Amino acid sequence: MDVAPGSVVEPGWLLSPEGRRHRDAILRKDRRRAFGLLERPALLPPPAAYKLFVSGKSGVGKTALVAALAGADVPPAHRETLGIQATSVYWPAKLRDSDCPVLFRLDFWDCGEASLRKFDHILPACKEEADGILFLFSFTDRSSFEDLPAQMARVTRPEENLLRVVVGTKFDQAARADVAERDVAAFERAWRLPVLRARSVPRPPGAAAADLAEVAPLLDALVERLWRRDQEAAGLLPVPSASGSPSPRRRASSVQ
Ligand SMILES: Nc1nc2c(ncn2[C@@H]2O[C@H](COP(=O)(O)OP(=O)(O)OP(=O)(O)O)[C@@H](O)[C@H]2O)c(=O)[nH]1
Ligand SMILES: [Mg+2]
Repeated sequence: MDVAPGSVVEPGWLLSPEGRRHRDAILRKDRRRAFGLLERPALLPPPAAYKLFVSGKSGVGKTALVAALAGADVPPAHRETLGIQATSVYWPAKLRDSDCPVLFRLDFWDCGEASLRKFDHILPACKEEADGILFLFSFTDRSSFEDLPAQMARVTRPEENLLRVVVGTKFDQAARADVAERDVAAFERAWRLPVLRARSVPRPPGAAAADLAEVAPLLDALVERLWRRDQEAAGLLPVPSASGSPSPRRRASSVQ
């Protein structure tokens, strides 16, 4: 699915003066606010909730990425994730065709690669009712990039109609980069999938505004693609190609 960036969601709206009230609703004392199971940010109706499975080889930066997206502390060193770790991220966004912002809740299912290989039940659990998969590779690890097609084939089948998003991690490590931009461009052309870039680094406390600015492009891009996919599934847009028989997927959370 090819969504022109910014065609569905106003990029950077949450960081703009118009997004101020909603930005404040996800912050507390210059940190990202943590929401309990029965809580959600005020001001907006219940969220459109999506489940996203985060896939990629060990050490590629799955846990670091999810922590950065959630505004949590990014682990400074690699510690293998044992089993599955689910994290919910609330993200208000402004759709171009509506005056009213929409609250999104992205449930990231991060699973340690070693556990995934060891236990057969983990992959089905991560994919059950999932809306999309994030395929991660690291800009500092060429083998993780070259393995992307095999990784996608291992984890998903074309008829599954899951949103597929490719994310290159460790984009801040320019000096150690092992994947050239021309290789990324060739991949994007061949697979017709845009590659998003992430820099998930530990930050000093109290830098919530800077943290938000860092992750906003990726979160805006994710909710834009998920929303667009829902519209296609609901028959509101032409379906671009044979992609299975999707059903409407927009789900307002029952948890309030
Ligand atoms: N500089 C930099 N370091 C990163 C980035 N993403 C991850 N790292 C570091 O890479 C190491 C591994 O990251 P993790 O997120 O723990 O790796 P993982 O993919 O969750 O690994 P498993 O749980 O074993 O599957 C950690 O030391 C992170 O701090 C990034 O974008 N930039
Ligand atoms: Mg991990």
